[in-house]
Amino acid sequence: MAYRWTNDLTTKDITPEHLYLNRRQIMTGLAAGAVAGGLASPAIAQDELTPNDYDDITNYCNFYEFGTGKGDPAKHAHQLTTSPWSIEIDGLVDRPGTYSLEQILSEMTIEKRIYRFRCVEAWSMVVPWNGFELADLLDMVGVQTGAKYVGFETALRPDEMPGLRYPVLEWPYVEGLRIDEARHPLTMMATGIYDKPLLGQNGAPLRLVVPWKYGFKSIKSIVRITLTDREPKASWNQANAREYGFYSNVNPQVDHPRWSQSTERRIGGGLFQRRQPTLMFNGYDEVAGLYEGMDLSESF
Ligand SMILES: Nc1nc2c(c(=O)[nH]1)N[C@H]1C(S)=C(S)[C@@H](COP(=O)(O)O)O[C@H]1N2
Ligand SMILES: [Mo]
Repeated sequence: MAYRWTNDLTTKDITPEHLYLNRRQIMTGLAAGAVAGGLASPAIAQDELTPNDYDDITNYCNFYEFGTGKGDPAKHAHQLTTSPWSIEIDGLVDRPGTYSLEQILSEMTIEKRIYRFRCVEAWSMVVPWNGFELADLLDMVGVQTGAKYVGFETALRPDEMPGLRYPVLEWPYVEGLRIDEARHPLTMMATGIYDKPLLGQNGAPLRLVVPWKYGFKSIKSIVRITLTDREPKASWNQANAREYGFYSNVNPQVDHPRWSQSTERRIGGGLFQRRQPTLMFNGYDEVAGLYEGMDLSESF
């Protein structure tokens, strides 16, 4: 690897852990206050709010295999058996196979990285992830020259994932990256957060983190990685291609059809926080070269 990753964020930028853990509640409280025209109050009890299903689906997405309600993943995700865990790596690789997570971790350098993380609904956080570079895993299995994309697949376990009975998305949840995006040193496979193992609702035991893209690209509880020569399916793009493109780069100039993406709110910025301008690629200018010559309003 030519260079390891560097960063301008420090521990003082980190969103406090309790705010991260309760973000859905905080976002709901603030949004409801705004809708009612009153003052947003974080004291609003979660149960007093009944956002409709559509709002739930679009605004508070999190881990739909455990349900679309904002509290569902936290309530049900512990049912997922995360140990033992193995990942099938197939397609255009020299050493395809089923790798145990243990085996993978024994070969990877575990790092802590503080990333800006932004959900599609214009809320941002600064989160410390623990994990390794996806590029190192790809090197471990040997990517063949014909590979242009990487596809990812989440576990499909109806017995452990009550949300699978609802056809809100096509199951299993899938995502994809172009090979150069996948190999970029910013792209990581996370196994922990705030120096602790990932919680079930955060995608234990292994999830993707791509800090210059919207949150839904960060596929959780990954069981399969496929190297291919064709653009892989991505769940939200499949569900609604007009609203969710394959790339999903954070881009203040490309609005979501139903809301502006030009500003965002930082969780933990206080009750009367102002919206701040969204940064191109979430502020990670070093990835701009990956998209040179592309029309990002077409390939959004
Ligand atoms: N398998 C799977 N991965 C998923 C999702 C999901 O429903 N299923 N939701 C996505 C969405 S919409 C977001 S915003 C992020 C949220 O990650 P977080 O809960 O750690 O904030 O996970 C993404 N990864
Ligand atoms: Mo999301």
